[in-house]
Amino acid sequence: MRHQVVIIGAGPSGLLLGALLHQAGIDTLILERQSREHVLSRIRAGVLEDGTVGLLRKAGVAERLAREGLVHEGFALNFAGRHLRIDLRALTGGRSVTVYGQTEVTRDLMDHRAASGAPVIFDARDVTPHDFEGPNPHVTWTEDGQARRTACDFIAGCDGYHGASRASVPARAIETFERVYPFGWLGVLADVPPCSHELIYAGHERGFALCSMRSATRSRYYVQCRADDHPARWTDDMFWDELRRRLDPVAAAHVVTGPPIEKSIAPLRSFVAEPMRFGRLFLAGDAAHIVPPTGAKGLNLAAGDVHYLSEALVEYYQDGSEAGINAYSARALERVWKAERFSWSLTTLLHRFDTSTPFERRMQDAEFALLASSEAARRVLAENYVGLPY
Ligand code: FAS
Ligand code: PHB
Repeated sequence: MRHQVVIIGAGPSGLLLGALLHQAGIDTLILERQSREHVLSRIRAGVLEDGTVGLLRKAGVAERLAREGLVHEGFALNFAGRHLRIDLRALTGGRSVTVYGQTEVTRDLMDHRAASGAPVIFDARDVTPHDFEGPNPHVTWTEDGQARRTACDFIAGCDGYHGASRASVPARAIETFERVYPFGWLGVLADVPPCSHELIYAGHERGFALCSMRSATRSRYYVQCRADDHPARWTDDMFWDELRRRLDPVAAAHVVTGPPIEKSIAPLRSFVAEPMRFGRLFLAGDAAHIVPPTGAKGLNLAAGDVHYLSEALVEYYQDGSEAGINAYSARALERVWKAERFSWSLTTLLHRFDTSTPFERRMQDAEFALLASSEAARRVLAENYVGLPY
């Protein structure tokens, strides 16, 4: 068996890369460890940059997104009882973000892949990239108990933070950078109307809270919790009460409560692996980097990597040029590190750190006061939130 590009992982990175390469006539195989249902059961990101929307449109996977996605032209910061709206449209010359759940993006991409007839193997166990430092890489896996193997030209490691791709790179060839935050986010998805028509990021002395949504009838809320916390420790009433304590009174009064359809805790970390290319193996998305979800960058950074990698591989197959694949890692990492800075800065501003000194708490106050008083500061935030250019 042989494929031009083997993609490991059928999350947003792998599926979007597969769609763009297939569209260019490049033969791909996607290998996914979990079942289709398991991948779709994950509740994750909710905000798409306009660049991500553009890539999905280019891939021919944006029809439902155009119908059901909610265009947002601003969001609010609550901080120490003050309410500050960040007017994305005014601050970025007309740009916006789209609220549309990652689960739906993944579903649309999976349906598109199935309709295209391009192969994707779910429940592929022990997927392992081989010989990617040389000219003849191959990938092995187990499928229904049978050992399988395919030769290929390139391998795209789109298998997330815990995947096999980055783990297959020799320690001498990779450098990692990491910050683990001393807290997590307890997230609740509920079929109740959102408390506000725009997202609200709240920095409160009790901790961070975020009011987001999936539609006019489905809300997504988060509260900062201990890193070692567990969802079972929170009754529904405890969650709703804590959320309202951390919001301004107007927003709190508009919170409609209801039974969660999903409740989970996500750890927060900043992580980058350098480089993102090892011979004929490329890392993309969470396989290469993780951001705290505060800046809504995780999924969107993955899309940025896919933009660079898909263009590089199409150039290789269509023009025989290796310029794009040789430039991939440096180009992707420049944008990754800017998003890491943005996500780290917003997390530092809005979360309560038990170890904060009085000086550090004053720095949080001063950071918010600068945003409230400086259009230039708000513009920098807005430009990062809608997405830096590719
Ligand atoms: P993914 O992790 O989504 O996909 C990787 C895929 O590879 C998975 O399907 C996995 O099963 C598969 N895989 C792993 N190992 C494999 C192997 N050995 N062989 C084959 N397949 C393998 N981002 C936001 O912007 N906002 C959020 O609120 C947010 N919340 C998050 C909550 C959680 C719990 C997590 C983990 C992440 C969250 N993120 C959020 C970030 C998230 O959206 C990622 O950025 C996004 O899923 C990245 O997509 P992928 O790179 O495709 O990685
Ligand atoms: C979400 O809707 O899940 C969401 C939105 C914005 C974020 C993080 C998560 O910054």
